[in-house]
Amino acid sequence: MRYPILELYYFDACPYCQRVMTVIEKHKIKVTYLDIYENTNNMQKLMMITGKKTVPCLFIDGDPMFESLDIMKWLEDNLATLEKASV
Ligand SMILES: N[C@@H](CCC(=O)N[C@@H](CS)C(=O)NCC(=O)O)C(=O)O
Repeated sequence: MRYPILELYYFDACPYCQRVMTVIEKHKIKVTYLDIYENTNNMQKLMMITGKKTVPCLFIDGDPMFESLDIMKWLEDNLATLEKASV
């Protein structure tokens, strides 16, 4: 079985991002964080692929998911199939 690759486009001051990150950290899910202001290449990539710069955006095996509540629900619903971060 292969774990899905998870990448979260975000920025720190975004409250919607923060609530998604709370779920990620609570369950110690392995996610690559891509800050769109710290590295503008990340913002460019997000805009190029999705046509917008709204965050949070979780890429699941390359497919973008928007809406923090949908992302949180997806993470909780799929916990058993997600890779855990090594501490
Ligand atoms: N309903 C969305 C709201 C997301 C949202 O408004 N994000 C803001 C940052 S806090 C944003 O990216 N705004 C810029 C844009 O949409 O272009 C959610 O819950 O994820």
